[in-house]
Amino acid sequence: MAFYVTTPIYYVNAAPHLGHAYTALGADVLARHMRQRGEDVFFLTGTDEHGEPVALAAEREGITPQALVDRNAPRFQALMPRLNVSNDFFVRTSDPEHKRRVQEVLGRIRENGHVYKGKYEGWYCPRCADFKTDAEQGPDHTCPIHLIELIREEEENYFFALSAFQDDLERLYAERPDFVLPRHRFNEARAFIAGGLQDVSLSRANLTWGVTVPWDPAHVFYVWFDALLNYYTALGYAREGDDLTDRFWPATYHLIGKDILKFHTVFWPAMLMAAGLPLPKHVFVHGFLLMRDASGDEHKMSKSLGNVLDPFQVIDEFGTDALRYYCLREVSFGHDGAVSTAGFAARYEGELANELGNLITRTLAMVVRYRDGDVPAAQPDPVLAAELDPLAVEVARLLDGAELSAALDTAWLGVRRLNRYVEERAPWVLAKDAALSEELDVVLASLVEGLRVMSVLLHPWLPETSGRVLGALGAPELDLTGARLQAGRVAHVERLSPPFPKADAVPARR
Ligand code: ME8
Repeated sequence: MAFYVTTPIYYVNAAPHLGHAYTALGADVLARHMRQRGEDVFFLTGTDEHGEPVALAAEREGITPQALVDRNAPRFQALMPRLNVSNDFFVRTSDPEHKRRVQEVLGRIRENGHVYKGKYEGWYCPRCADFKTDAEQGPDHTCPIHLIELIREEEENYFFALSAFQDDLERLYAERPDFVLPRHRFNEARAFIAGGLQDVSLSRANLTWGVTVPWDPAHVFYVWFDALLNYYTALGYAREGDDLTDRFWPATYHLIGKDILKFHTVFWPAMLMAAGLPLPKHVFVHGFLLMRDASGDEHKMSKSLGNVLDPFQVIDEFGTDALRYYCLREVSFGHDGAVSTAGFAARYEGELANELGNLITRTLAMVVRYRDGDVPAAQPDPVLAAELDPLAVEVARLLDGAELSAALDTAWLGVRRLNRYVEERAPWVLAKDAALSEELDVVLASLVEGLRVMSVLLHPWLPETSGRVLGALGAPELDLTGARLQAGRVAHVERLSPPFPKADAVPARR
């Protein structure tokens, strides 16, 4: 089955930060897991290169918007391999292929009678690139996200008749309770719609950096309409000579942060309806990674607030898997949560090094020590198998609902179970008594299989570690059907150096 997952496309007006990495990691977990299930996966991420935020940043630097995006987009592009993110394409909205398709779809929306010319008057945040209704404003016409003054805007432009989709959107939410996940975000979107929809600006007249409105070249499309369409346009040109639209549209999951809920859960489905295109199956809205400031208050990490934790630096010091694991384990996917160096240090040492790292090194070391690396041809312990085998089904069920943290918690139960098994069966005691040799065979075979199963299950979160362990076991297969204890899958093992070295490398110790 086709599985199409996307992240938001990121504004290129500043450098990528951990918040951007977070959504990309979430999408990568889903993409990798679905590939393990044999699904036909397409994973899209990219950059949002038009609009006022970019135009303003370029102006501040005294360069052209194109020069700015050409300099900054590669930083986002480079972030993906650094995170071990396996996106199938990287879309850039300044690409002429994207622009042409935006004009095509929005032209169709106009032909279908959903566009008119009118006068816009209201409050605008140039950083959000969003027109704020009264309810969306902070005190004294400020932006509650960026804490800056809103600008009073007044201009002639084209409108998208969003209000005409009031009933259709209400019906969508009544019929599809899983259109937006998790539930509290579904309720938020539905409440926004129930509050009554107003038509929205589709174009800007006093801006030149954007996709030209084909029926009135004095205008460019409002950046959000251009940006949202990336999910659709990219399929048309991601593979030269092979239009992937029929194969992958509609998207299975759009992953987004809660800051852009309105655009994805209200504007986007209405736009697709207006264009006569099928709607995505799910929009999953995750929370914010928060950073504590010196006074202990929690804030959203953001470029403009200047309180970012650099993902490149974390990767350089601790490796990609540690960052992936920490972000997705620490902050329950779908809720806000604070990240900190102290929290990172605790999980790195307590879980990655002491639990998983130890399990890996001691299992391999014991097989090398007691059996010269040859895995005994014994049937794995049926009691252990009965506990570990159901994990794959449970992880798959949770990931079907994009419950990334719950799925990781579930997989981790297996790591803990195996560590308890080592303590309960104490192979070092069995090894002292030749009469217990067969028992030791079963314990070692069970541990090796357990380790293999855990490496397969944890692959989406820890692809590098999983690959190293499966390499040491000579069993590189990742398909999820193999994630159950079997006899004879692994013949011989090699030792590994500790995958998460307990180092002076942990920041809290410095
Ligand atoms: O909004 N915690 O781009 P953007 C978690 N271009 N996620 C975070 C985060 C944080 N502190 N900060 C950012 C835009 N994100 C538009 C999107 S889509 C058609 C256009 C992530 O660069 C999260 O996914 O401001 C959020 O929704 C996104 O980055 C916003 O990125």
